[in-house]
Amino acid sequence: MTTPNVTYDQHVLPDTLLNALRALLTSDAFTYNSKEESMVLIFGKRIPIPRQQVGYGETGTFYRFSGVQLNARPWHPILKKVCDWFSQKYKVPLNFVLVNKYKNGHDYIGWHADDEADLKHKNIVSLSLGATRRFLLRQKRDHTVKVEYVLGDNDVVVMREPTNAQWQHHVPKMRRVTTPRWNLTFRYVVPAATSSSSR
Ligand SMILES: O=C(O)CCC(=O)C(=O)O
Repeated sequence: MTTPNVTYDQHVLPDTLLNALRALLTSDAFTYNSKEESMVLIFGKRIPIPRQQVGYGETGTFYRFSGVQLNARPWHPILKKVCDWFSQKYKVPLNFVLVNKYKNGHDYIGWHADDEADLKHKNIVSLSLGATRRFLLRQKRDHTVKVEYVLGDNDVVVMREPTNAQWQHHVPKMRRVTTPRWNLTFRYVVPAATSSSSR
């Protein structure tokens, strides 16, 4: 695949859902996993992730990343509404969302693929809110083959199979960005009780 199986849509969520979601994410009551919970293992060392993170979803869902397992918090009604809306719009089953908050352009996410065995399918619906940031994909077998999107408020990228098997993605630092960005990746995780890969 010389181009990833990705669609990019702008101004996606209708105002009612968008406003409710924005109010939720910007409220002080919306909390993230603690720094301690968000440590990742890199070359055997535990280091904090360069952003904040929290997962919500169906009972038993969770997220694994660099040696860390985060259990989903029970659905917040607004997140569930947005999840169901995307599931219908893009015709993919979804039961979990990972919320990443990048407080400014110093926060980032390194190269990785959303290809965990715990995902039932690897179609990911990714919504961006807030500051505009670059989003890059590169081919796993040839890192010089890259595709870039500039993601603004209420933009959606859908990474459909086999993108996550063949490509990695990354949000680089953009030091001149001073305002926050939220990214919500909606996924379908096999709940732990029935997951063949749960350990
Ligand atoms: O912030 C983004 O656009 C990407 C987030 C991401 O890569 C992830 O949640 O796995």
